[in-house]
Amino acid sequence: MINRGWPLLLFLHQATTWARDITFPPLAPHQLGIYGKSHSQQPYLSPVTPDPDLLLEFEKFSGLATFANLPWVHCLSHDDQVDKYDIAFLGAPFDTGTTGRPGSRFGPTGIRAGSRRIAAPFAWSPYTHDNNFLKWARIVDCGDAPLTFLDNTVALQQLGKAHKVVSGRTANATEVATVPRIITLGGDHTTTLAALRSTIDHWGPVSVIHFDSHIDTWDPKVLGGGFSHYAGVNHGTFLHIAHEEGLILNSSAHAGIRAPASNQKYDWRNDRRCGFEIITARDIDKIGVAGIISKLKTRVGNTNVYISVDIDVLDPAYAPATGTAEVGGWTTRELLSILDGLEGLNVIGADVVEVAPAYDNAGQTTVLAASEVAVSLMSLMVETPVKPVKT
Ligand SMILES: [Mn+2]
Repeated sequence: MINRGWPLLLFLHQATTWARDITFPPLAPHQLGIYGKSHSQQPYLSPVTPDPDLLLEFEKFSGLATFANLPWVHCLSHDDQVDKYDIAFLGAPFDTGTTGRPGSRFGPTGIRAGSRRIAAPFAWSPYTHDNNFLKWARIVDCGDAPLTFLDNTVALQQLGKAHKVVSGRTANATEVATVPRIITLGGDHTTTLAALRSTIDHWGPVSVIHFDSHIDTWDPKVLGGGFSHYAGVNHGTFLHIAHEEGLILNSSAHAGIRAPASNQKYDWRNDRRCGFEIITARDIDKIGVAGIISKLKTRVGNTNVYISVDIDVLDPAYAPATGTAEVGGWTTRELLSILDGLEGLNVIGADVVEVAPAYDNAGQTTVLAASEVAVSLMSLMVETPVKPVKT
């Protein structure tokens, strides 16, 4: 007697399996191989051709580009189709809130291109002899949030929703930290507002450590808002708006400031009112890298911290590819030393923004710098797991 149920059951089983196995866009073998079921223990064997004579194993420059060759996860898909993660890179291709040269909508793509030499198996630090890619955290690249490039209001709402979805899932290593943390690859600086509108859900109001040559707390009445409310939400006003919305604490700090204000007193007073202390670019000549680190750590104490790095904090010699470049900035080494020196802070979210690759040089100076900045931000998150205020 033929059991007619079996073929159907087999078909259903296979259909379920196929649905779970669909990966689009197709991943390079190494992207599937590095982080399998137990990611740090996986051998780098190709799942496609396990041929010992001609291995198709991990190679940094093959496959589609993810940040630092991390596995790609479609973080905006349905729960049952998303592998768990603890730290997620999320691109924000948005540049219509910029007041200078546009082009940072290509920032996420550019930073990924700059990160192609970075990969988990070859990421042992010469300074700490540690490898933060291979510790407790499962770190992934979520690709970019789909953002309209024709309406800033809608795009920022889309980005905010993407942040809420990506940070709203249960983390992978729940015994360490329950809420996934996001590192945004920008995108102009307005994108930070969408991130902060999401971080408050889990972490409450946060101190912002804002690396930038500009204060970005401009009152919309001063910058753009004179034209329309719509124009008042831009990459120079987002921190003012974040303050007004109660998203940030009065223990925030700027680092690397050197751009002029639009008036003698109001902008600076307004900046203090928004909760910021200023560390100027030239302060490093007086107090050094250690002094900057100490000031920042003292300022934020043990509050939850969001670190936002506008790549224009670097001198244009080190980061020419940005929208509003200001000369007289820090070197890449100084910035990386300062970031790594912030170890121990409760970093709940971070970004590196204002990378506009069209203005980069043939040596990719800016995107190389932005990639390393992103790795340093990721390392701070791995070094210090943080418990959410709300769940
Ligand atoms: Mn900025």
